[in-house]
Amino acid sequence: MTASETVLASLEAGVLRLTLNRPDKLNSFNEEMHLALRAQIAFAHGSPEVRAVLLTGAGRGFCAGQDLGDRDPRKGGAAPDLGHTLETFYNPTLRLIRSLEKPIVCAVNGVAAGAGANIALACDIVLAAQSAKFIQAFAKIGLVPDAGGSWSLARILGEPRAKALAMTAEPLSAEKAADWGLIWKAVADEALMSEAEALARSLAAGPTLGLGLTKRLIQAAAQNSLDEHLDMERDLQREAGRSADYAEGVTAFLEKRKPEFKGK
Ligand code: T3D
Repeated sequence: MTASETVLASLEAGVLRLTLNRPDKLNSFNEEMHLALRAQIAFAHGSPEVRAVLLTGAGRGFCAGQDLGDRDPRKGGAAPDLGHTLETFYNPTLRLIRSLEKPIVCAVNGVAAGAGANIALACDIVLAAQSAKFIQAFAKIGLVPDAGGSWSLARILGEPRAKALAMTAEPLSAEKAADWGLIWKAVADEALMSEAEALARSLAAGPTLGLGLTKRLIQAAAQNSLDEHLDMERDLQREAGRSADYAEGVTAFLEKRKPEFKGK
């Protein structure tokens, strides 16, 4: 895997902790950071020792989206093909996050703007520091929400709130994001990282095969009819029921002890 200072990575107790690390630019994305993040999530896909991912940002922000210094029109030349940059950089990472059948916890430690907000929203369980804000900054520079934002906002919040957030670029506080069901919860700033770390560790020690199947089911719900979804639950429950973790979970319950799950 490509080593890069732009995404710090460490693996402990089954948790791959990834820290976006361009704090002087509020962890906005340049090409190097894109490639480094994608390589880390691809690593999580292929590595059995990774059982959960924790994504956060260094410094006072989570991520301010695209590095606009790399898009400076004053440098001249033709307008950039942003469709190409989405296809090449953002979309593959979004797809890797959604298709990773392991829990991804996001600890939004500060402002999350543009694609930075929407990458956070693509994660499975999002905790945010009380001082953090989510900003659909695109409207301020004449762009449309990307990195899956128009999809997640519309699905989670419905059209009225999605449109207002996207068209006004008004900052949404962590508390309100939690009240609206956009994230899991807002946490006191000083407690954010310990709480997120504890959650990621507890998920990593859990029945991660079953958690991965659960993610697949919940993500498929919006597209499926109830009939299709009942069939899918049947099939995935059959698979979960054959796992060593299921046998261990039931045995531990009957023996009144803590289960030792292996993610198998
Ligand atoms: O291009 C494509 O490939 C298409 C894909 C696009 C995806 C996108 O994400 S488009 C949206 C891009 N992001 C934005 O428009 C957000 C821009 N940033 C802001 O609006 C503000 O910085 C924030 C609201 C996020 C935070 O404000 P504040 O006052 O807390 O911080 P600040 O002073 O504005 O920023 C601190 C530093 O970070 C500052 O640098 P300096 O002056 O100290 O040297 C600022 O320039 C830098 N910074 C913040 N955001 C970006 C950035 N530098 C480059 N790109 C940024 N996006």
